Amino acid sequence: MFQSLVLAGLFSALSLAKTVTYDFNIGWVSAAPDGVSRPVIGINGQWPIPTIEADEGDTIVVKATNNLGNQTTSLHFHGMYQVGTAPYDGPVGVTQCPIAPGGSFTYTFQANPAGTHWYHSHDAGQYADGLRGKMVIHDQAWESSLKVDKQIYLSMGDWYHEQIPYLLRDDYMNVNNRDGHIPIPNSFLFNESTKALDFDFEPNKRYLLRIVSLSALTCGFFHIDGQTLSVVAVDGIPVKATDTDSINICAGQTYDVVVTGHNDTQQAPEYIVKMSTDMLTGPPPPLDRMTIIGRSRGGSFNFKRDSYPSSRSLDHNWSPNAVLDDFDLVPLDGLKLLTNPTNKVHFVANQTYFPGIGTRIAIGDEPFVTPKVPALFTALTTGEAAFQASTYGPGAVPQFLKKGEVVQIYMENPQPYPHPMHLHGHTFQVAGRGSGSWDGKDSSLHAVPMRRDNVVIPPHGYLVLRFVADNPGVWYFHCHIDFHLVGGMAALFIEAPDALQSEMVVPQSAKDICAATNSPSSGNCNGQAGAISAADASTECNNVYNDKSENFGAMYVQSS
Ligand SMILES: [Cu+2]
Repeated sequence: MFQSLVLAGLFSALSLAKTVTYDFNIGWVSAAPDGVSRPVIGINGQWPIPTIEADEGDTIVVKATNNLGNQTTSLHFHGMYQVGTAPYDGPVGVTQCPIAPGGSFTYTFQANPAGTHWYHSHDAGQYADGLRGKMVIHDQAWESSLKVDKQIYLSMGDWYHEQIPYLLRDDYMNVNNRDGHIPIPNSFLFNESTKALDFDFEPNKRYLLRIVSLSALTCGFFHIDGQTLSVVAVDGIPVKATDTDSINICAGQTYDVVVTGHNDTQQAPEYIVKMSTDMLTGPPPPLDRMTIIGRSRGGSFNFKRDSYPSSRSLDHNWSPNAVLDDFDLVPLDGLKLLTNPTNKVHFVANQTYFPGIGTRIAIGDEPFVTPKVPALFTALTTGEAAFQASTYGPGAVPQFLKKGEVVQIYMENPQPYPHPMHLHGHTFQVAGRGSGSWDGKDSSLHAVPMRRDNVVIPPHGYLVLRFVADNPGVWYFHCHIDFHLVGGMAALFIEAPDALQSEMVVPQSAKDICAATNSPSSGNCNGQAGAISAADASTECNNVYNDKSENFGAMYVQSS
């Protein structure tokens, strides 16, 4: 009886799963989200780009065609585990070759896990030029439990007037940038605009706000005057509802917040979205460029929009009274701290000026440099050599994981700036976080840690992260500040290459896009069969000392 019920449940879940298909033509369009017109990367002639939406367990198929003409591209589905589908994770040089102008690549993966996520280019800093959109995967049971009347999808993020390839070539990656200065954004956008939208909150109705940060650099505060924000999920992981006055969302993070419409029919309380300045390496933009103040209308809608009185409670000088500390959140499933990690990885943020090259930033022994052969394809095609670091080269900063083991990342940040650290293919427990360094004891870690896929390491502080290596693949771990990612603040987890080799091959369509850019799709970091010595890898494979690219964003140079 029990067994047949389980089977019946499984059958109905499977029979409900559907395939959701998107046909995306990626190309340049003109837009002026802050009043200044510039070329931006749109989809099917539109910007902002469409939202990807599906139910948990659905199959999502995205055909990405590159109509940019002058740049390569790729798409990453931020937050998706990609179990068994690592070749469709998206980062160029890690799980795929770039899609050349005129080419296309079809991503097929399961909508897993549910939650508020996003998708974006993962090719040389390109998403900050506009190829960044929302992705919502529905879990109907969880959403019903929230008893909300409506869901509202929102984004925030910083914005530049100059295109990323020029900001990288002439500024951040330039040999003259001796201190790692990052270009200061020109504006901060809410739903890809500086024009404030109005919320139409009806009295006592409950709203689920799904908020994504699409930022390249800065975090942003969100606050509604006179309203409590009830945080119910972060990065798609449901948490015990936690009330707060304000939240601070950093590059790549998502927050799900429930608000209840107020009863006051006479006034429209204001909300504010404001760029946080703690990651800026120079003076912030003018206050009115980094702040969006809008109205959360409530009560009677008989007022005409312009005559509807605002409480005028907020101004550009606003700063938060209290901000949620995400370290205090508790996952709804109550999963306890993973103990006895058998693999302990130690990273230290390290910014260095390389004479004749420029300022680069690393977490491992060397700054990450995009490999010639996507590291996943190296893991799939080098047999026994797939277990040796030299096979991937020092620029790939490879870390090897055994299937099923508990992994601990202990990361230290001696720098005066915070970094949002993101892991592909997994969520991790944020077991420890603080200033200075960790005492190394489990007793000083969180007993029931929050899980997410993107967490901020504080300045002059540390993180202790734990996860189970239950997803064979090659997974990027990197700072989500787009400039730091291009500048090398990354490492690769080579997870269970033995299992990978028995379960997966390089898809023909992936080989085809490599061929279109004259890139190898198999072999070691130098594109040759089998092993390579450490000495040869350090000279022949891509690394910070021999990186011949001009780091010119995703700009495409047609080879003759
Ligand atoms: Cu960073």
